[in-house]
Formats: sequence, C-alpha cells, structure tokens
Amino acid sequence: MLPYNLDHVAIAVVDLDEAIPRFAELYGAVAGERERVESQGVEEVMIPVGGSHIQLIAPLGDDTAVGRFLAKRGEGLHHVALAVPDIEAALEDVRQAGGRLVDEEPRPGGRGARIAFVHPKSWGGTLVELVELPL
Ligand code: CMX
Ligand code: CO
Repeated sequence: MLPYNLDHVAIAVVDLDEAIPRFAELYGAVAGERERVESQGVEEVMIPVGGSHIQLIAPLGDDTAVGRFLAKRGEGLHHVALAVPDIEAALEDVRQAGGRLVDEEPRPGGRGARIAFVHPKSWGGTLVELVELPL
C-alpha cells in the first residue's frame, strides 16, 4: 500500500466523560469536539498529538462493532487510520495487496470524512481505517 500519513490511532473506551480528561492529561493536549456517528455506532473525539491524533471511541450500544470489541477484549487499541487523498483508489490498493475489505464502498464518518475499514485478519492483526477528509 502507498505510504499514506497516519490520521489517527483509535482507542476504545467505555465512558467518554471519564476518558477525555484522562487521555488529554496523558498526552498533554486539548481534546476537540465530541461527535456522534450513528452509522458507526460510536461517539468519538480527537486529541491532536504530534501532527496526528488519538481518537477515543465509545459505543452507542452493546450491539455495535465497538460494543462487541469491549465485551470481548476490554478497553484498548482498536484501529489505525490512514489519511488517503482518494478513498476509491486506496480501496483498490488494498484489494491489489490482498487485503479483505469490511467496506467495499466508502461510508460516512466523523468530521465529514468518507471512511472504509480493512479486516484485521487480513492486515497484520490490526483493524485499519481509510479516511478521505473533505477538502
Ligand atoms: N482489532 C483487531 N482484531 C479485531 C478487532 C480489532 N479492532 N475487532 C475484532 N477483531 C478480531 C477478533 O478478535 C476476532 O478474532 P478471533 O476470531 O481470532 O477471535 C475476529 O477479529 C472477528 O471478530 P469478532 O469479534 O467476531 O468481530 P466482528 O466480526 O463482529 O467484527 C469487524 C469485526 C472488524 C468486522 C468489525 O469490528 C467492524 O466492522 N469494524 C469496522 C467498523 C468500526 O469499527 N467502527 C467504529 C469506529 C468508527 C470510527 O473510527 O469513526
Ligand atoms: Co477511526
């Protein structure tokens, strides 16, 4: 895959109210605005760190991707996200590299971005998100 920039590293948490001040202090940074992304079943927030971000994600319910992850693994690293200029081209890169796509087509994400996920079982055991931010 092309050497895309790292947009964020996401950490799954149970309770954003508790986690935001804790992580802001850990990273010595100020958290951005919280955003509810119904289509992904999460509420999320970005903490800018070193030209990239730590993203905190909390589930909107037990029957969501992050709800299931927390039940199975507990809080911790959930995914790595790459900033891509053209998400359709990036999806094709992943297909060519033998990656299994969770999303064959881009979906709406936070910050007005278009996003798509690559299955962890096909990508080094790490869930990878492709993010095309609006211009
Ligand atoms: N990182 C690494 N491995 C993971 C994982 C993760 N985040 N989530 C699941 N897995 C592993 C599981 O441990 C399991 O492995 P084993 O079979 O060895 O036990 C395997 O993948 C299947 O896991 P599962 O519990 O059955 O989970 P599901 O198949 O129901 O879902 C996935 C996995 C990736 C398809 C689902 O989490 C998904 O669709 N994710 C994309 C959407 C998402 O995560 N949205 C929230 C973030 C939104 C945002 O960033 O804005
Ligand atoms: Co993300």
